[in-house]
Amino acid sequence: PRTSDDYDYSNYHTIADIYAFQDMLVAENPNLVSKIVIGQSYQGRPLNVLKFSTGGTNKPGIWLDIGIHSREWVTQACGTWFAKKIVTDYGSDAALTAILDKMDIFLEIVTNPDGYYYTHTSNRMWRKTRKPNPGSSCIGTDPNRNWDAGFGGPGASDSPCSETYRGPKANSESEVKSIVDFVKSHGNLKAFVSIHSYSQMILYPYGYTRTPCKDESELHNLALKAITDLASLYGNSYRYGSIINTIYQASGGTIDWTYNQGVKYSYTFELRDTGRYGFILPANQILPTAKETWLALMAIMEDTKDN
Ligand code: ING
Ligand code: ZN
Repeated sequence: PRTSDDYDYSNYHTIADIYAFQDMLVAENPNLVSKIVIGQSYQGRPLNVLKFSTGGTNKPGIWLDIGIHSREWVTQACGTWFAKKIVTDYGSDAALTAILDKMDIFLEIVTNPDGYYYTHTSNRMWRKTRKPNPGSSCIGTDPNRNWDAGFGGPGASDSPCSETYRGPKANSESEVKSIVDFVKSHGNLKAFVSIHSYSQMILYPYGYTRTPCKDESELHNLALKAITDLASLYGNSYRYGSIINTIYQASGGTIDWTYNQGVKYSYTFELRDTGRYGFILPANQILPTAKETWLALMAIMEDTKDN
């Protein structure tokens, strides 16, 4: 494609395609979109974040990260659609316009680029990073067990061969550390949504402890609003609740760390489906998944704006 209008949002794409898409979107919308490179992957790929901003300095921010687990292909595909949706709706959709007039949106579409490349070239089911583990022939760390929130506790493995290997220490993966540095230096993020698949759930902290987070009732009510809006499009049903009560105990997860940093609206989404196709979701479900998920994201972004 030569423009973002020609991009095929209804199919899966390589990392090169997605990088090219990001540059097109920036070139076409220089007053709204910019690209921030927050770091490099282990193999040296750029960690690109699209910043959607109507100007101003250090406005409150909304963060969306997608694809920290590389095999969850519907998520990166939805991410490109979300990026296009934001530029299309700004100035024409009142709700999105109001959000962007008050807040900046940061969107990392391919949070684990080495893994994503590997899913296209070698192993479609690769989840982790691609950094070798000294003393082991197994590669990679689970970047959703590598954060400094209950790190090393139950619900993560200390074995490099495990799919939930926590890594040698918190933030050992540059794909994680780059976000940690960004969140700290920004200092004014109000919402942080981390997008995975599959299971059809909206989850809030905590995953590492049974102790309810202090905003549990507010996060619970907003999750209900988000899944209700999502279901209004195609009737697709989602579950919701804390990570530990809804999916399973997991330590070192992304949103437990962001919540503990003071980002109140910290959520993880698990997109389609509930297991029929799992990670290998047919491409004809990309657009419906993106469109229904967008309604849930809008619910969370609007509530963030108003609070
Ligand atoms: N599921 C998540 C996983 O990393 C999860 C579930 C969400 C754990 C949030 C911790 C925090 O195991 C998938 N599909 O990756
Ligand atoms: Zn995942």
